[in-house]
Amino acid sequence: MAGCFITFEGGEGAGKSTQIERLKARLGQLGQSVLVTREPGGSPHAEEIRAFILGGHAKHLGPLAEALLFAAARIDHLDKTIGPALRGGTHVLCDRFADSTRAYQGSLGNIDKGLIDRLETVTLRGAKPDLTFILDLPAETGLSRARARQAGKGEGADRFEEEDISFHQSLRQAYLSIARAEPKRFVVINADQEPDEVEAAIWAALRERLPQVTDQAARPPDAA
Ligand code: T5A
Repeated sequence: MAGCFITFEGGEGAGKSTQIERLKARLGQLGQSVLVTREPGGSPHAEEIRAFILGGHAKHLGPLAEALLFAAARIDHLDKTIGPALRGGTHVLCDRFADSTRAYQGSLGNIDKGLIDRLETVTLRGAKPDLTFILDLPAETGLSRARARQAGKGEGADRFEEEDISFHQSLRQAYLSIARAEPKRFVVINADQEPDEVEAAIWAALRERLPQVTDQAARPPDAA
């Protein structure tokens, strides 16, 4: 049986990586095969494109060119990493995917929605996520979390983190609008709470939406 494809979206510092690692651990305890990956990146060539974009080298080309570069990275990521894992029955947890292009380049970069739709169609070739979590919180909170983490590692802001606060506030609204347009695929999670509470909300939604991923948790421990 094919694995499930679950993506995590949201603004900067929303807690996606934190929650993906928690979910991976929880599913691993149930004996589920899980692959964690990220965008941009997730395959050697896509990681090269990641370094180019997040280093700010494509910024002067404009949002459409950046969207095309994200799409090029996504094609390699799907072909080399995500597709083989899903076909082998492994569940894939992906930190950002095509909805990031829709929000950052589409909504914030003012690219026509029809063009983003067509780009998504040719890039994904049917590989839509089964479920997408949007970790929602005030932009100020997410940015301050991201900056605190970077300060701890001695890193600076990347290409998108250095955009002004109004960019990040609009980004939050863009994600909520994207979620409203496709309620069957999206779950909006309040990420402005303790990590344990966010984890519990994600788990509850996963059990409801994709019980085939979590159903071992519903069995009594001695019924393995
Ligand atoms: N992009 C990407 C596009 O523009 N278009 C695209 O198509 C794609 C795919 C990627 C950038 O590229 C853009 C979007 C991004 O700007 P990235 O480095 O991968 O860059 O950045 P992010 O995905 O934003 O990842 P971050 O690491 O910044 O955020 P996370 O993963 O959401 O947050 P996380 O888990 O690392 O947590 C951040 C800090 O907060 C703490 C953590 O311990 C950590 O220190 N934290 C919490 N603190 C308090 N309460 C909680 N509930 C917390 N949860 C985590």
